[in-house]
Amino acid sequence: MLENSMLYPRTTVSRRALSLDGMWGFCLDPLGRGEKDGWADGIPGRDLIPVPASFQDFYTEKEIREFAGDVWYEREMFVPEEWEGRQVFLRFGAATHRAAVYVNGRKITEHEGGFLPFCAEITGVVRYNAKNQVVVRVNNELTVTNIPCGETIVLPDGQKMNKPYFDFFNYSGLQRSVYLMALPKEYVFDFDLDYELTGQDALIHYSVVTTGDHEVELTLYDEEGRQAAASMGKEGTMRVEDAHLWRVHHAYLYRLVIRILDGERVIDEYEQEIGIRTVRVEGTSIRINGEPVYLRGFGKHEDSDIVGRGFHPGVMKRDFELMKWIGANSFRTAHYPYSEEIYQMADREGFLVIDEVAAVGLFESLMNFMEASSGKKTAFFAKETTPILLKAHKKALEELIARDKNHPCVIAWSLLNEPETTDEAAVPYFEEIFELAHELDVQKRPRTFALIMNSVPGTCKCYQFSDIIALNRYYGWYVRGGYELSEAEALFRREMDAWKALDLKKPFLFTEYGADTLSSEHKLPSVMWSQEYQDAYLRITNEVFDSYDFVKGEQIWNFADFQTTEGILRVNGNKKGVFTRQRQPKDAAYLLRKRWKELPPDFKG
Ligand code: CKU
Repeated sequence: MLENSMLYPRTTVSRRALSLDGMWGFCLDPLGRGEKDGWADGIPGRDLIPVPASFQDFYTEKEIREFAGDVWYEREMFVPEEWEGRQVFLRFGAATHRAAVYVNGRKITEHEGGFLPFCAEITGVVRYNAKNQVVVRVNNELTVTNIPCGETIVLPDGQKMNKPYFDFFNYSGLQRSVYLMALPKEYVFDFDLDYELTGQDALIHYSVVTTGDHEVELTLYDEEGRQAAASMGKEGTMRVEDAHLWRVHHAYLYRLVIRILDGERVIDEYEQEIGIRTVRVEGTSIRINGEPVYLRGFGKHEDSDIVGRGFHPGVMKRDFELMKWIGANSFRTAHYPYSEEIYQMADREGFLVIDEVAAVGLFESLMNFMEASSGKKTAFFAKETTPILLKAHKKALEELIARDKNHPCVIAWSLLNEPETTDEAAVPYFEEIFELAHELDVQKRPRTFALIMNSVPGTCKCYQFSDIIALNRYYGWYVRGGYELSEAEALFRREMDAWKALDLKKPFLFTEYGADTLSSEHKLPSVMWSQEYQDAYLRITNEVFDSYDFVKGEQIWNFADFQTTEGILRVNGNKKGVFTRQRQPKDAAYLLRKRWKELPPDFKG
């Protein structure tokens, strides 16, 4: 079990949560001397930077944008007097990719992994009714022993540089919200829910973990605030009569209140919105509440102008409005777990989420997207360091499932993106990861991973682990682009025929397909990079999708243009967006809108 509770910070009758978002002191540590020089007691300089945000895109100096190493943050926080006697925690929504946290000069915790929350208890370290100092050292170096994978090299002038094995800019820093929290000594630590539908009713099988032995009470309220069910005990089943189900685009959210009681006295109270729904894979169908669904939507990124990968509620709102406008019903959190607020919004809007752990770059290549199709082999999983990577991957998966398991929007776990699956060494690694996901998720949601272009029948040694086969395919872009489009289609069909011949009786999903397109370019007849080409590419790709009954969804790459490392294959970023980085439509958005609105929700059953 995890050391700290992953529950989202909330203020209730027994809990307090104070946001520490805002301007923080900030400085770079190019010589890595902060620790030695006592920066834990206070960082040098007077520069301020907003939290949450990536630090990279605020400044005009290239050395800052490309900085690899330690960066330091600092701020004061006032701890109220009435919090004395409770347990006080600091909680970071994420620190990319690792952090050490100091309060009043004392190191209180360290955390590896840049896309999941962590907490540290600071009860014994803080002064009450007084100002306290928080200092955070964040490191953004890439390695092959943690996810996402990459290298950090040293340039001839002594500067470090990140070399990602993945295709998105290595944005970093304190990119998500920071909270100061007070909890009672005995508190709700975790809970699990599983659903069963019986006629008009629903059964909610639950278990609650607390830090003490007092009695636990659960109460469920409907959207009108009326009590819909209740139960006593840390484990049990609640029956919800005439249950309102959580449905795609028609989310119904109940409010679950969990209380720890000492007689009449409430020791702790936690609440969360939940949705009653089941998720099953049956043959080639993905079923929500027993009804087949055809997924349509996007691979996304957390990426926008100025704040980079920093969570911004305005960007989130715009993205959901665009996804509704275009008729999408789902997205994959490529290539890392997103901010918690995004899942809360998906719960409310009735979107289906494939939740991905940051296991990307598990293929040794600085240009994954090109070399992937070349058949290159790197024996990635046969490295001496693989056991260390596996351990980090498993820990991230444990944190991910603990954090996200009670969101109705989460319908599947994506456990890796485009790993090298052509080598036998991948098999035991996959076994452990897939087994762990199954063990940790009481709902036993389907597990998947995105297959890179050369993971095809005959070469891929790992597709059998997936409950949903997820393909990333670029026939007509990386493979036979432009005037060769007709040949691309033939090759695409040849691959699909090979999958069909295997008769796997599992749903297939396209988790990536797409063509880079500049919103400035129009050309008739089309050329690659023009909007006309994106349309031509999509027409052919969609025809192939529609020719195979076992294809149960399409999530185009990408929702919007996004920042990557600079290079000759990227024009100031990846331009496969259906929308620009400023969230305006390219022509393809209208083509997709027509298609996605016309396709029946349960297309192909
Ligand atoms: C995308 C082999 C395809 C890999 N896929 C990963 C994703 O992160 C990239 O952005 C390709 C692309 O546009 O190349």
